[in-house]
Amino acid sequence: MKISVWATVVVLCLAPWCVRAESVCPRPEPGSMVEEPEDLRSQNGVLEAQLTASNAAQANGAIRYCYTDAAGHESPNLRVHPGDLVILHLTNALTEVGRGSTVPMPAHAHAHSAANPCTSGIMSPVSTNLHFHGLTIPPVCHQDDVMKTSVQPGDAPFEYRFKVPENEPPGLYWYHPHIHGFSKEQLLGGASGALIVEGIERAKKAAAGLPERVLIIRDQDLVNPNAPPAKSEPVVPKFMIDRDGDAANNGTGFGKPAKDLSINYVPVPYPDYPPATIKMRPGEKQLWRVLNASAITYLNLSVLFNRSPQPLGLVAMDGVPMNQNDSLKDSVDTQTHIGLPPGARAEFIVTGPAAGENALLVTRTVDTGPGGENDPNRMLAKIVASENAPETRSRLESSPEPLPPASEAWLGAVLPVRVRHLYFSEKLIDPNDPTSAVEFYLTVDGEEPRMFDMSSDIPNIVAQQGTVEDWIIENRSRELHAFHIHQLHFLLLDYMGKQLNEDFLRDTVNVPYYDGRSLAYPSVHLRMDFRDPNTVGTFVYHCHLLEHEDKGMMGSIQVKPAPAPSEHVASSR
Ligand SMILES: [Cu+2]
Repeated sequence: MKISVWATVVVLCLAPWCVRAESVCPRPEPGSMVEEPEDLRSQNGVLEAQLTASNAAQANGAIRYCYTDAAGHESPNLRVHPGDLVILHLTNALTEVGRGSTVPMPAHAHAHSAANPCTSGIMSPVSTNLHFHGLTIPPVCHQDDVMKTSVQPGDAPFEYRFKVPENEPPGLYWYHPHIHGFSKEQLLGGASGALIVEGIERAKKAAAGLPERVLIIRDQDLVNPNAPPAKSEPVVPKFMIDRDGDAANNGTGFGKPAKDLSINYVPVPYPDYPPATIKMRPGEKQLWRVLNASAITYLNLSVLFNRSPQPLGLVAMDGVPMNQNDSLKDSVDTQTHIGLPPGARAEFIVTGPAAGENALLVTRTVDTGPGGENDPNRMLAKIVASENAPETRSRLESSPEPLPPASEAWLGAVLPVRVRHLYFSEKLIDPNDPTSAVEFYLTVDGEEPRMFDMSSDIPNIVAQQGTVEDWIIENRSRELHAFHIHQLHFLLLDYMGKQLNEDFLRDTVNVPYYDGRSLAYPSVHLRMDFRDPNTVGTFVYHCHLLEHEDKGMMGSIQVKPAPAPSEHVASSR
């Protein structure tokens, strides 16, 4: 098996970019042990690091992307405390490799160091930048702006410098590039990493003292796109391939996935899904911090012992500890499966299997709708219990000081100043040709649906800092979308008409697809929090299926500063 793979590499890999591929962004073999990313920890309140964004084409034409730190570690964990200063020096070492040929570059992409990275807004396949998903930091250049900030190959290292807010909830956040039109390619290739705000055990006693493990699940183009399904799979209807060349949802839970998955870069390729390996001590409790860094794949995670789903003690979603709003702060929310749209995170306590027990981390199928991609059932990793399992890289503090109570009122208890209605929709360019291209929209109800234009200076929404708004977001299309907004978390009040009033916050939420029959479109009702002064500025909200975002499913919001107290007095007279 290995010999034939290498033979293919030799035959197809005579070009210089392919030789480079062997050394740039190297990846483990399928079935490998799941290694944790290296930890880069803040010291004396500062985390300073170099990150180089690199890429290289592989034999099958797919392009790998990764970040490497000064020591050559791939996509390290950035570990910070609330209040820390983060300084990152981002070097763009991306090259113009394409799928077997050179990607034609837009003329402006060659401008290189001539362009000001803060203002150029160049969005090309070799441009890059960083978004710090989930952090409430200012949307300005050198912090968390993705609308104009763009670093080109050949530019001097670009400095990111921001303060982690003192009140940032402790948990799992992440960093990834956000170049409009090219985000999908860079994420599919592997450009993503974890950012951990330390102190989750201060919010959740149950996590105190536990070994912790960061698991990053990414998707990538199929390694074996032409393989027939494994013999163990039930027969399913003939595969459909959508306009993007991905396997469409066949509704069975089986069949060819739209994308392969990897876990900490260990690929788990279709059709046999050879699982990666996680070693734990028998019966050991660990906190797993799982990030869905996929470009388009939904996850529905479960841990199975002898095929039976195990309780997972959910501690946090999207970086925010559960039970923010009640006296159950120390309780753990037990689930047997956890849904994660692209971009979302879950942190949960797992109890290891007994020695010799058959244990698996799997993702169960997600019905993405008739227009969605196929996300079938598949294995991710086998969990092997062994007394000599290696220690995890990190362990949570065993006697933490509890977090101080929140300084602001619970979001669910604040009255919104207004309700806005937005909706996801899609349009075939030629309504008579189902194979024609699709435009993707995220529209404020009443406006004309338009693909997002990053160069426009007119925001789609204007809000005011210090306020709270309710947004009702409908899905008028036949596939799932994942709503995400930069700079803030929101409260999910209502999901498809069902009142939830969750007691935690999210920054990414699934919006169910329209079935084509119901009188009303499915919707989510969110309470958006613009109280933090760090939300002042212009930033984006979008679908986190990056294929959709790249093709226009995005909008911009300007949050204006709260009026100064004197203006307040004047206007109230
Ligand atoms: Cu979408």
